[in-house]
Amino acid sequence: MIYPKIVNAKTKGEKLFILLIDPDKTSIGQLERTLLLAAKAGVDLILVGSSLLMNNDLDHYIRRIKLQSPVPVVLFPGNAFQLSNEADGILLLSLISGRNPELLIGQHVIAAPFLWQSDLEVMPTGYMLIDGGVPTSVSYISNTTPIPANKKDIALCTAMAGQLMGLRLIYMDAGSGAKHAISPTMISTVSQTIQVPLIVGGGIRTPKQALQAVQAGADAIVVGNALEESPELLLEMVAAVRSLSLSPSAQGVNNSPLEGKEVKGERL
Ligand code: 1GP
Repeated sequence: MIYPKIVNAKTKGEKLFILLIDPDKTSIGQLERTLLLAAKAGVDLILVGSSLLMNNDLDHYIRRIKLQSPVPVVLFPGNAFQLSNEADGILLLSLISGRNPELLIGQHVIAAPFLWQSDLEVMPTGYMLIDGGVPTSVSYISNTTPIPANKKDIALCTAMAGQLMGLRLIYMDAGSGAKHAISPTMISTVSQTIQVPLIVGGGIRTPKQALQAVQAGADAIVVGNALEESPELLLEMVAAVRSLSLSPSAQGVNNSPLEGKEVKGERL
């Protein structure tokens, strides 16, 4: 099971590194090289998906990943077409920063019969778009307005609402290729309050930014774009995230064990 491992890592103050693979942007040749590096670096999870996917053989693509890599593969679907039983799990995304009912419940209804019958581990996720300084595919395709980058109160209340509604993960995303990653101030504001694990991604391009995000309180970071351009960065990125996991300061207030704490909303 993937979700209990995420919660367990949070409880221990261990930070996770998640590699995002967009099948349209990573050819099979690139994929092999990236997976070799991912194994060497010790990537924790692989997300597969995109706002708009032109590759129409997701099953085949994920089988290729699974043949080469033991890392769990989790679907990160832009819509209900991006489903595959070849993966291990799925982030069932509710786009809670937006007001588009299709991405709050519509696509979920369409996907429900497939998910009900599949063995995929379903992880209900509050997905929050944060303005990253450029229009992104996800904001265009989802027809939603991201939360302004400096409105940490809106981000906080949105994340709180997500946890209260029973969502098991909060994923704050500046969108793939964002000019600015989400600010450490916004990350720490949210992470100090919510108790469900916090995933942060979008525009993280350097090991320093990866470290800043986990130092601010992200439990896991997601990197895609920067690694499509320079796969070798993977080793340094993962090392940066691990460096915090190993340091005593990683056991700070943001990472205190969940057990025994009052958890607002659904029990973990
Ligand atoms: C996008 O959070 C992910 O949904 C990753 O973003 O591709 O910019 O790393 P990047």
